[in-house]
Amino acid sequence: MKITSSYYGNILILGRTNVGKSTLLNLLINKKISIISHKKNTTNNNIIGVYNNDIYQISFIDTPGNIFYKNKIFNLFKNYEYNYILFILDKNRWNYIEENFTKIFSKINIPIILIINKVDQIKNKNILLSYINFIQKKIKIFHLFIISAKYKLYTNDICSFICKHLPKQKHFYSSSYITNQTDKTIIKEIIRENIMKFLHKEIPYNIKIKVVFPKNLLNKLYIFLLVNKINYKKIIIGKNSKNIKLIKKRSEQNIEKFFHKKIILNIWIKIK
Ligand SMILES: Nc1nc2c(ncn2[C@@H]2O[C@H](COP(=O)(O)OP(=O)(O)OP(=O)(O)O)[C@@H](O)[C@H]2O)c(=O)[nH]1
Ligand SMILES: [Mg+2]
Repeated sequence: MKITSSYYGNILILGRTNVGKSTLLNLLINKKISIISHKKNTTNNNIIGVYNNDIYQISFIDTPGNIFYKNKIFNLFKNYEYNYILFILDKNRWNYIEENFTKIFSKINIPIILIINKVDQIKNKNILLSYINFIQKKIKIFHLFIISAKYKLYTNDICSFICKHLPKQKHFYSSSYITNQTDKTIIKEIIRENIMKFLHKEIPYNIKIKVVFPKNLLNKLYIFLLVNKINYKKIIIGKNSKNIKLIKKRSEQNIEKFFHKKIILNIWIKIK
């Protein structure tokens, strides 16, 4: 009998809000488990997404962009050990936020895989040379990828590169494990993504979502959107119920795609 070795590693995904961390995670594990939005601070929890094949298993940890808020970044290093950090940059953007990340990197001894994302938006690619030169003076880079996560450009080799550099050790999760998100959280996050898509300004940040699974009604879910202003309720509903209908329809479609079963959402808006 042929005995094959197994390889496993934890990879932490870091970068400012909106750089495309969640977009990349979903792409790498080939499943949409982390919501995406053009608005700031979309991800608000650490989300584990697992890449699996027979020999290699990678646990990616997607993080909120506002990780320095309340020093959340330090908790990240309390419970886990990481083999690599995927540090994501938005084109050639660099300011105090990236500086703060480099300060953290100088204190920990974890190899950094640098990802320059959104390359589709860079017209003159020559600017990248001086940018990379600049970054090399700040961070010791283990490897560099220049990609577009949204348009899947130059992203094919990321997982295979990581696999080649994983330590030989047992897989931590079963081969069918995809994420640490519960079904309820995934449903909540899908609704939140659509709320962020169809409602503007501060509204999405002021809605609490509660999901209730009624007993014996397998394909029906009650969703409560809790808001603290009557005005918000009106905006969520929209003219001729346009907004709420869109949120309901798209959320049902996305939930159905994720769980491969038909779901009906019964949405109620309540003033707290
Ligand atoms: N043009 C372009 N847009 C991208 C690319 N990758 C991601 N985006 C867009 O950037 C926005 C932010 O993407 P997210 O994946 O939600 O960013 P994030 O880093 O997870 O943001 P937070 O969760 O707030 O920290 C979305 O509108 C994405 O569609 C890319 O390669 N090119
Ligand atoms: Mg995110």
